[in-house]
Amino acid sequence: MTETTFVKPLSLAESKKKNYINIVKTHFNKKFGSDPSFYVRAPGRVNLIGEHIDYCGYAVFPMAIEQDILVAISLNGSNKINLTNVKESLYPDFTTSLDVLKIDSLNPKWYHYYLCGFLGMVEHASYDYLSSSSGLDIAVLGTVPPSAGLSSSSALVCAAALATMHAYSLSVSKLELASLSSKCERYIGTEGGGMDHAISVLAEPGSAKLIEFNPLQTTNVLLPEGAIFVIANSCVEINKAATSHYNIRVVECRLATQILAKACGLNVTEVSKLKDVQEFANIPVDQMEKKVKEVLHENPYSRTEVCQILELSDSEFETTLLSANTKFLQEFKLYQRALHVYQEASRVWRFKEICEKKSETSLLMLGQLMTESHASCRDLYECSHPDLDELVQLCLKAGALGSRLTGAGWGGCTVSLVPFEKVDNFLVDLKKNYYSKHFRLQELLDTAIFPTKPGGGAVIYED
Ligand code: A2G
Repeated sequence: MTETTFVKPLSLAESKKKNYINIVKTHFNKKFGSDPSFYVRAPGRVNLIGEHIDYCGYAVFPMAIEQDILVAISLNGSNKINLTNVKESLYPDFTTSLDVLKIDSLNPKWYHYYLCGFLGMVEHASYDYLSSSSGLDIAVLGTVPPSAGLSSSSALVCAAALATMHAYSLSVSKLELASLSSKCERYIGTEGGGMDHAISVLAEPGSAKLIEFNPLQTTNVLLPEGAIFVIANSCVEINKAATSHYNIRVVECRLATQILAKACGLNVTEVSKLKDVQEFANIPVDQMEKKVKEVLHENPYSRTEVCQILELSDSEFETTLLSANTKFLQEFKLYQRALHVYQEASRVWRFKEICEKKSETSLLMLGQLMTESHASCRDLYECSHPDLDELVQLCLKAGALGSRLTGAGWGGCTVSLVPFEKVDNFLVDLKKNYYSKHFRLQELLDTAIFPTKPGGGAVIYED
């Protein structure tokens, strides 16, 4: 049974978590001269399969990891939010008055993600925080590797939203928290999907989750025995919000949606995602490949051509279909992006079925789907990076049954399915073949590769 409450007694936290809680408590005390009222944790995630399809409406298959964001918090009776981070040399302190809260999407800093969660919660609950006359003192400790595709920023947004809810005695269900956190992270400027927040809030220990959208619903799926998922960081840092890569893909999917919808004779105003086209046209997802090949051409579309097909002027095109950081775009690869989305969506369902059926070849088949997914991200969606491609190849050579980039891509981590008996050699090989070649990465080794198992979702700890 899914638990509906977030609150757990602090005494029930595992001992490793208690150590981290003590660290954040000591930091809070040093900065604010008192103990926090309560703590919140929200985990990062690894996506096992289903990349760049959540914002197209399709189901994804992530699990929560042990690494998380911990927040210690108290009302402070002032009209200020005071934010401090245990790693203060990397993430400097920040203070703002409640009446001038601003999220800078042009130059996002760590605390802007916190403010996204704060604002998202109070707006969702229609809570007048200005007349509550109490600001907040907040200390943050993150153990999710940053800019690594493991969703450290969404974990911070979820933790902030949950901490705000509890501090102001608001009441929001788990599903609502997941949805509102995903909406409010968009204040930062990326037009993300809902996967990261859904798993951070709704994860349950021991299971990966199939996450479906519109409406948001999740299904626990037990992973087959005999192998483990190992995360390896390419150490190429990515910051989605600081580049337009991510939003460009969102725009390309939006344009492909409109052109496919028009070709299928659908009402384009009712169709906003690639999944809508498939559903309204009543075509099984595994047959959408044929439709894409029939309607779209492989050469990139020029902006003029898209405007002509959609019967829009350039300025209508810009205001209705482009986002703030993609207005400069002139060319769009629609065929490749749509093909990736429909094929990846099918792979997710096959992955789930294989996990549930459990046969002697399950692990091999899961591995194969993961490697196919990586090839599609590399070749069709073009969201990989040469170092990630090299790392995937080395993971396969070191004994993984399958390996792929995880998260948005353009850097960050790979996830590999490794048989239990090969894990030790796998780690040794990777250290030798990837990490020792990149001398600068030696210092990161301890946190760069780690086996992982499905962890639990967001929690409030109280004494
Ligand atoms: O890339 C990021 O993690 C997105 N998250 C997530 O929604 C998904 O699209 C993923 C690629 O599969 C955010 O934008 C917060």
